[in-house]
Amino acid sequence: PFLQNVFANHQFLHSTVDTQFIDENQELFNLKPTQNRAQKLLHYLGHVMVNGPTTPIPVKAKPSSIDPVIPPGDPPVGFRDILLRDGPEGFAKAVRAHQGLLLMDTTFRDAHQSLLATRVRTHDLKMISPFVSHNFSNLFSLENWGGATFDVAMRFLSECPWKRLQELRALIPNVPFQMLLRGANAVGYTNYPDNAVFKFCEVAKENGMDIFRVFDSLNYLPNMLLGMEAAGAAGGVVEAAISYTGDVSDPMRQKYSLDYYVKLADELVKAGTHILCIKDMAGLLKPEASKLLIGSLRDRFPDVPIHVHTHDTAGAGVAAMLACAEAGADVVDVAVDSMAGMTSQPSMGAIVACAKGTKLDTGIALEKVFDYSEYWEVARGLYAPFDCTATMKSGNADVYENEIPGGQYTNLHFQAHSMGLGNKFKEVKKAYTEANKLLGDLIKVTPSSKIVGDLAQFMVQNNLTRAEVEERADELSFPLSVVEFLQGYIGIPHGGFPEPFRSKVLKSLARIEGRPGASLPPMDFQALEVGLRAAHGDEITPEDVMSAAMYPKVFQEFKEFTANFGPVDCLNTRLFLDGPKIAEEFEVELERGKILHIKALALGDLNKAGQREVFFELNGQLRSVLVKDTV
Ligand code: 3PY
Ligand code: ZN
Repeated sequence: PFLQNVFANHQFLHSTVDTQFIDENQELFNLKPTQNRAQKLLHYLGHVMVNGPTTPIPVKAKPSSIDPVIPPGDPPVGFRDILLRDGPEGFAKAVRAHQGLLLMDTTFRDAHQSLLATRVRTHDLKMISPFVSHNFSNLFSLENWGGATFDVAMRFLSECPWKRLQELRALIPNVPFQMLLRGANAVGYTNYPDNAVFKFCEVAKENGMDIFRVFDSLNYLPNMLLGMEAAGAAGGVVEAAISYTGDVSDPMRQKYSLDYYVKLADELVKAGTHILCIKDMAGLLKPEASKLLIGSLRDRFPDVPIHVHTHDTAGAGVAAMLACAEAGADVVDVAVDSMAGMTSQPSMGAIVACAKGTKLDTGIALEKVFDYSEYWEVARGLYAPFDCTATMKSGNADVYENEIPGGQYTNLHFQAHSMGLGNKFKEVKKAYTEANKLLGDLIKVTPSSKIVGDLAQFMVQNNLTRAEVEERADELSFPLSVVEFLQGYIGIPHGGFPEPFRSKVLKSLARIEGRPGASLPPMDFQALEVGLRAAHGDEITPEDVMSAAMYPKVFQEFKEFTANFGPVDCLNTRLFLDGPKIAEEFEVELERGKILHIKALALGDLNKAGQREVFFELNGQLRSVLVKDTV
């Protein structure tokens, strides 16, 4: 229906009406929220038309002008139905008993975190969700939440991460959802009080999350156990993940040996993990190492499902995942072809095709993968301004040397380019290798990878070699993340802190003993909620409280942005990033059935106050907004 309120009512607009009209047509006066949201969205669109995108854009490329098309399909039963019926233990048994190779699809999370700076919006995820539900019901899981998506949704996309989870859940009831939980760091970059991690998992589970992949960036067991307990207490499937570095097939690499991984796995299985995961965040697990590592774990834990995650940075991802499957892994991670490869996961189509007709057959129809890939190929075009392929043309086997995780590899490449240091990427990577050695050869994954990256950039900027840093450690002014790491803020690395480097840097600074979260005072959620209500009104939900608990400042800015610009998540991605063209007509669905018809009419001249008036037609009526021109 075309705007059901007085402003579109023919009788109201063209005749004299009295109070009886109001009594008889009360629903026509129920217009405030839509009007308000519509006006705010016009304000947003006007702002983008005058000043360009509100989200930082690293590449000067326009979103593609072609809209992705949703292929048709019908919905069947999936692994989530088993999970809901039999609980996490029953689910794990069913996974272990399954014949053939199972897949987790990372397209909704890690793939775009690695290739498109985590910028994929809920709008585009929702469009393809029914297709996934209908055609990929035999996936082990769909990774669609956690990691960097939580922060980026609010910070750069101005949308609520919880709403994303709720909306996807409604569209995909049959495939288990999986999230990445950074152990005691939850979805942040530093340790949170224990009760914040527990509460976070509880709210995530309530909103539809099923499987929690829990890792710690140092493989620090007390932190991992805390995350596992939190996920388990929430009723989730616990997937404890060992972050993999080094090379178990290289006898010269002793620090992270086969024995190290097997002993850690013993602890995680003893702690009751439902699924055991090897998380190869940099893509270092070669086929030979896969055989050794997965083979040993398979023999040792015949009843525990094994799930392997990797990145394709060097280009060996498909070979490695097939070797893992051969060696006994139950599940491997893939991304749909058009969102796979390079720093993302290996290609779904390649693995489905290679396994077809063998004992590893995935049962997934290759034609459906093609359709799925077609959607993403076009959808990916909308994110051209964030696409790493604008500057990065290939993967690189130098990752075996620098061990940079997938997402960070892309980020560092972007950074080196945006600082005009394109030809310095090699230098940054070299410095990363050296910084890692300086810090004692760490497991490198968020947030420990950021600490190594910060130190590497510090070395490049100040033109320092490893030897110089070591020598002058007591006089240099290190990045805060490095200092805090040495203080023990994120836990204790395998093999302890590097000495005498640590003592030289810290001098008399405090050192945290043991698990950092254990000494943090619990978070007072009630007080937090009271403060949020005072600041943003009474519509604060338990989900909002968790967003603010994780990212107080980002949440506040997100709320302010929405108060100003309305629900921008309702706009399609091209409108969100680029605004409409003059004379463009489009529809915006505010909520089911509530559709705004908008036409962009004109951009006014710059006035004396440095503003432009932007004219629209909203549901047939002329509207305008005044926007400060900041360009
Ligand atoms: C994250 O923590 O976001 C990761 O993807 C780590 O691999
Ligand atoms: Zn990853």
